[in-house]
Amino acid sequence: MRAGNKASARVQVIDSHTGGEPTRVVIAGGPELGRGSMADRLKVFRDQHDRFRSAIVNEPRGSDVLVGALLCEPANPEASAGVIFFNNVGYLGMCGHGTIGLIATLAHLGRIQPGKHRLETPVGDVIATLNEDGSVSVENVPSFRKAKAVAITLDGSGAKTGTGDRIEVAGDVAYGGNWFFLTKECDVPLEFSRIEQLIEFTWRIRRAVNAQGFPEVDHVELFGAPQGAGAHSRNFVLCPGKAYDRSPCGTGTSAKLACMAADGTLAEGAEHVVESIIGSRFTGKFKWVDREKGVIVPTITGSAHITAEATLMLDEQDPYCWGIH
Ligand code: PYC
Repeated sequence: MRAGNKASARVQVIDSHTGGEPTRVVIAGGPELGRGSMADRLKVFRDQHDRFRSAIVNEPRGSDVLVGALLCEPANPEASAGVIFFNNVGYLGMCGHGTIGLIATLAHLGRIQPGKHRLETPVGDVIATLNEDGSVSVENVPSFRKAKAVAITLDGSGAKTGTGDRIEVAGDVAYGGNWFFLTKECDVPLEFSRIEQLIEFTWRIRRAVNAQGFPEVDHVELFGAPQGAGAHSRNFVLCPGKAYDRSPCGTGTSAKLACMAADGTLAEGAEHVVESIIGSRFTGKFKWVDREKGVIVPTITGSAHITAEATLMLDEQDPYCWGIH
């Protein structure tokens, strides 16, 4: 029985985590979205079945941190799958950790073998390689920096709440499949014990960036020195619904690579190891697509682990059937 309209629908999901960040892939029981491109199907999903999104990822079945991935038949028969990513508040163009989780899920189901797999997303195709050791490399959509060293004025409430008295933050606006504001200007150490302050600080930045000319930015990325041997940087990424990314964020790492490529601080093909706020790692590298325009194609490598195979029950009689939101 299909979800979205009928009572007591059953939805089959596979849960995984990629560097600590969870992904829930809907493998059966999702809404019918037609046969268009993933961008077309996202529109149908958003306009006609948004409560299904909420039912899958929000409480009581999920949590703010969970990213959903609706597995779709691809429009192009040469692609292995199509996918639409979603979260507690809406939809993602692309999702790096989620793509790694999706490939691990398809491998777990025996639907794919090691090698390259084309995946369709609403913002373009990506090529995911299931490596022999089980890790996954994602050749992401073209990524670029839109604006360098943008000065953002904060609302000044941080001094009272422990995020420092900084009222101006300079950072870059960049695209890596989602939109990011990236800055190293943070008075709070990038440590797990400081999560609450980091969330508050980045939320203030998000509001200010949106109000000051960049409404498209829905992720904020702080970066700084790594803690572990062999890593090149550490980050903290605030996601659109105020959850923080436990992984180093694939699209955020892509945006960072675009900034480093534009600044000439990372060479084409060189590896850049990024540590998340919990210490999990992705390895990134890039190739140029258009050096003059600063457009790159990043490749992000990481690993995912399956955590559950489940059937979700969507009972219309349940007052919280469609999630708490
Ligand atoms: O890995 O791209 C990513 C991502 C976006 C939001 C959460 N994770």
